[in-house]
Amino acid sequence: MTQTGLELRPFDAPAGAEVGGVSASPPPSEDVVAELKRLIAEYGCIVIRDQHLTEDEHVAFAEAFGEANVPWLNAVELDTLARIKELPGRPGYTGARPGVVYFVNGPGYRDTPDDGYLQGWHADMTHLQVPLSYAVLNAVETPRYGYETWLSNQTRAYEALDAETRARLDGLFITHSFQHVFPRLPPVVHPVALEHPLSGRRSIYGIPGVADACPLGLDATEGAALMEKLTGHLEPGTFTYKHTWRAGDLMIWDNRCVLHRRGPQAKGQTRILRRVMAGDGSPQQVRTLLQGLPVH
Ligand SMILES: O=C(O)CCC(=O)C(=O)O
Ligand SMILES: [Fe+2]
Repeated sequence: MTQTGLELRPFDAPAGAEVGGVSASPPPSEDVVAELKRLIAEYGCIVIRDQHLTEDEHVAFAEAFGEANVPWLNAVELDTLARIKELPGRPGYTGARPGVVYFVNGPGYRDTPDDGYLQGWHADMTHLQVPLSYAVLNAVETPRYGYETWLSNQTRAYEALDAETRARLDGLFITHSFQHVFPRLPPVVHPVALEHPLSGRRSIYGIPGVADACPLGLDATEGAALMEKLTGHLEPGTFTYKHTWRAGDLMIWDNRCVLHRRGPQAKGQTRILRRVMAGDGSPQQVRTLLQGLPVH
């Protein structure tokens, strides 16, 4: 039992914990949210079971964690996520709420074996200057098997590096450019190892998405070797937790310290997840990041 009465059950895995003693609607008090945020920073993600939320309840819960429809999120969302917002004829789906996105797989919907981006390791929206804090997902309908979501604990990945490499990463920056996908968005610069404002711990931040880029100040050979080191742990899955969805699961991950990806396609199975994101940058943090400096 934690300070605010939460029941914490860490998964037997490098990331993730189930949290009981709390429900999402109405949204928990500020104290409880603060404690949940600490747990999410520590475990990378948490799961609260049996939360069958409406869109409005889902958004209200996400808003307790930060601004759920932040303008810098919507600008991109309109470009990218419109294509996966289609869920015609489903009860409870309005399609009208900005910030609410459905990920749908299965017969009769979009089966997406070829959705290469979601099946590769990534952090969401690292092309934004302010790292997105939280993704809040509610499992509306779950498959009998398959369509897991995988998470990789990038704090552990950073801390497992040798001391020399860690020292090299501190103060190292890399450009995240996604102009090939979003021509209107300028490239941004992020620390290679992002310090988390709550835990003070560093994580390797969003590197697979820019693995072809070279950290600023390194030559191409050094850069390529470093990128290989920073992504090499992903395929063996050393820091990976694979989440099997149950209907009503409410998962919140901290996008600053885990990577995620969709597991393999499960042909013939249906899975519907609803996602709302929440940004949590304090004005000071936003200003600091805008200058391309690490958060202190
Ligand atoms: O479909 C999944 O399991 C992962 C979806 C994803 O990448 C996301 O929610 O940002
Ligand atoms: Fe994603």
